[in-house]
Amino acid sequence: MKAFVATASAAALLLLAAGSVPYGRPAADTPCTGQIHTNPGFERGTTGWTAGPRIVVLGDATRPAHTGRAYATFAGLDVTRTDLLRTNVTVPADCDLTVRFWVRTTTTETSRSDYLNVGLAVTGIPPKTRFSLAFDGGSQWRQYTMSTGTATTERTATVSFVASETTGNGVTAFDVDDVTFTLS
Ligand SMILES: [Ca+2]
Repeated sequence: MKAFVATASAAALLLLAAGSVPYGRPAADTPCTGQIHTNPGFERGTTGWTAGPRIVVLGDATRPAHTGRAYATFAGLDVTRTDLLRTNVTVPADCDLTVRFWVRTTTTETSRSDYLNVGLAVTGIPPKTRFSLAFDGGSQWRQYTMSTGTATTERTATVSFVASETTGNGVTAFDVDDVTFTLS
């Protein structure tokens, strides 16, 4: 296991190393148990995730991760842009998938301008934004939860974090960590 170093160059190297392939694991013998994502806490950079060009995975001692050393950050840059972080998992038949994630919000905004939409798409169900987080999300890590429900067929679940920022109204940065995918 490589140790993360809290420098900008380390973050740049991680960006270069981004594999950006969707991750799905075939059903196991006991398919409806356990956490099924290969890299829920970004300790392996963006392995298992599709990440936009401005997504940085940090190991920063002054802004600690929720757990481990690393987390994904949608950096507040005060520019007009959007960024995406996305991953897929396979949900076996008759399994429920619960997705839990933690977000920390750092902001100079006093009204809603920059935001982070968290979406969950499941085979057979239209994609839906489950959370739309903004400046008032809190400067401490907060956990959010969403689930797919069950179906009689195997499905693909896609979780997306889409940040949208506009210039000139203050700056909000969103940190994301420990995005777990648990079958039950
Ligand atoms: Ca982490």
